[in-house]
Amino acid sequence: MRGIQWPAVMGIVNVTPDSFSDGGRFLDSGRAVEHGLELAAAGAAVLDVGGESTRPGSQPVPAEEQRRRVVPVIRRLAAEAGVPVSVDTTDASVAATALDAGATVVNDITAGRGDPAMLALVARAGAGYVFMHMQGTPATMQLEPRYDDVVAEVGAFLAQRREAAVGAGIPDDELVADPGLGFGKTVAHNLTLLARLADVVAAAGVPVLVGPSRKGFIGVAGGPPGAPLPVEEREDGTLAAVVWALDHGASMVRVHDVAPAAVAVRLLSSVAAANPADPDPPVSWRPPAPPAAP
Ligand code: HH2
Repeated sequence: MRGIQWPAVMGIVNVTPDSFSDGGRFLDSGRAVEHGLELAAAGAAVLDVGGESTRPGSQPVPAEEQRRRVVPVIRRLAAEAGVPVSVDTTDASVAATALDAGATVVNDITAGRGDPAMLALVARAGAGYVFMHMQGTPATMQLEPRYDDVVAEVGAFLAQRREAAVGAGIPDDELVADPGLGFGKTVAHNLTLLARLADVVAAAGVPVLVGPSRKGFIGVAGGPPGAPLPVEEREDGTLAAVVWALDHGASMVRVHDVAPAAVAVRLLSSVAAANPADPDPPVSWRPPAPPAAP
């Protein structure tokens, strides 16, 4: 993903009636734009605009409806927000329209397995590409997730999808890999992926994005035993997961509430800068990507 200063915060703009934590709040395109501008002002380096909820049990939203929701929002944010805009979709036709409207990144939770046209489209457009691990589909993924070794399997999947993306013509410096917290994973799987995030980062070979924001495992692991926190009380736990992820090699975090994550990025960067000789700094330092060719 060129032109991004790592580590970075991706702000979530859900133009949906049914997202698990903010469904319906930004379905109106004017409110979605306003929200995106607020997230950019709060420190988002990328705005991720989606028109389809992928919460557990959700059904796909037709491409035409996704386009109707996201395109006006992307057009205005691309013109006004001053940061890159990403489209959160698995459908290449939606991605193509979004790229025409000014998006420069595609966030694909199927890592190119959902639509055979996706990788070639992203390559042709010269766009950034976030590719994510998911076991199953949103409709079924939380029914019975199973792994022999979740870290090894997710790492191997990301390495394999990186190869597929590069093979399709997307250069490494446009790629961001994502272990897909909450996508076909139990609470224990999510916690193991965070605990061993450094191994996932090493296997992926490209910058890694982590998306813990307000997810169920935050409520379970962050709440008192037997009393999971409801979704509206998961911001503190989200921030704890963000700090952990940044300290263990994540280059980007995807969150609903950008301001605290931006504070974490700045604070951890300052801590790292205070000890330049530290061989294991508390943020993953990757040099800023070179500017895109004219
Ligand atoms: N999580 C969600 C959606 N898209 N994309 C990536 N790359 N990584 C994630 O962890 C991720 C994602 C789910 O969060 P949200 O968009 O708030 O919910 P919903 O799918 O219900 O709209």
